Amino acid sequence: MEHVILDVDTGIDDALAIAYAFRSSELNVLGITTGFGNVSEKEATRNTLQVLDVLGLEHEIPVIAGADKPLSGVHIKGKSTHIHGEDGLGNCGLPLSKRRPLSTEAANFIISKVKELPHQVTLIAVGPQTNLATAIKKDPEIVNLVKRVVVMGGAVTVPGNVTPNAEANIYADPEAASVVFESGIPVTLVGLDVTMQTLLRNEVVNEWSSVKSAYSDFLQTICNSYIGAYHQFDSSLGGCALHDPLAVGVVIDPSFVKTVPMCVGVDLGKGDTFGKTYEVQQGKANIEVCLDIDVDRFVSHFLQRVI
Ligand SMILES: [Ca+2]
Repeated sequence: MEHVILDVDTGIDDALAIAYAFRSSELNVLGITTGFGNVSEKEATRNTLQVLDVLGLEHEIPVIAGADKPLSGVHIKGKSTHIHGEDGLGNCGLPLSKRRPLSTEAANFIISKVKELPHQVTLIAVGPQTNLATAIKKDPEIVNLVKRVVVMGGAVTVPGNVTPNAEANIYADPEAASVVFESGIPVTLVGLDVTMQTLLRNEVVNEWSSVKSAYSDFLQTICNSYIGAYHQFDSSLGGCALHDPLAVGVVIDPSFVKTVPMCVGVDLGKGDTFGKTYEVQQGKANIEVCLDIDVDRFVSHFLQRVI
């Protein structure tokens, strides 16, 4: 079983990634660290606790609040309510959870778990990388102890989504992404290069209505909201992309994707290409970049596990 920490900014696809992880026996989720991104850090923590409730998990799952702003201290990107709804979960109306986050900070939790289980912890980061970068800055020794980081973020060979050049998780804190990429930790980048191919189709979600449970209702609500948001931008898509679940999928079964080692840089300048992930020609490869995906096999696996 793979020990993982999920680092999330819980919007809709984070919720799907959390469900996928907990319903996959290959993974042992040590805890969930939260931060700003799709929503504020406080909302991400609230949403994460609510998702654990709706998943029906009876045991305690450590949830640890983290960064409320990027390393620079200044928010560049706003919340993504136009994609994820006002509450970040498709305005699903879940009641507040009685679960509570741990009183420690996300970076401290990451450091302590990595030291407790050296070379065994995989971090699945599906929001801005601020918590991980903060952990690295606080205790640089961990770079030799983390097994691997799988980042949902970036767009190395394709256009961005928040700007023509930049993907949302990287754009929200490019400095943090740069710290992680240059840390020496083995990084796998699950970017828009592959995630935009992983469509969850409208007709598949409609089939779920035959299943009657609070969990199934929740999935339908958030996915219909997410598909609706995608439709606003591109009515030809007929579905929504499974960005964050693919990062979980790559840990469960690396053969879903093909990766290419590359030297990837992050544009920290203040121009139009701010937050862009790009291949540094003739640089030493620091990242395994996912460039190809077996879409049907991944989406089927995700659906079998989550529904
Ligand atoms: Ca996310």
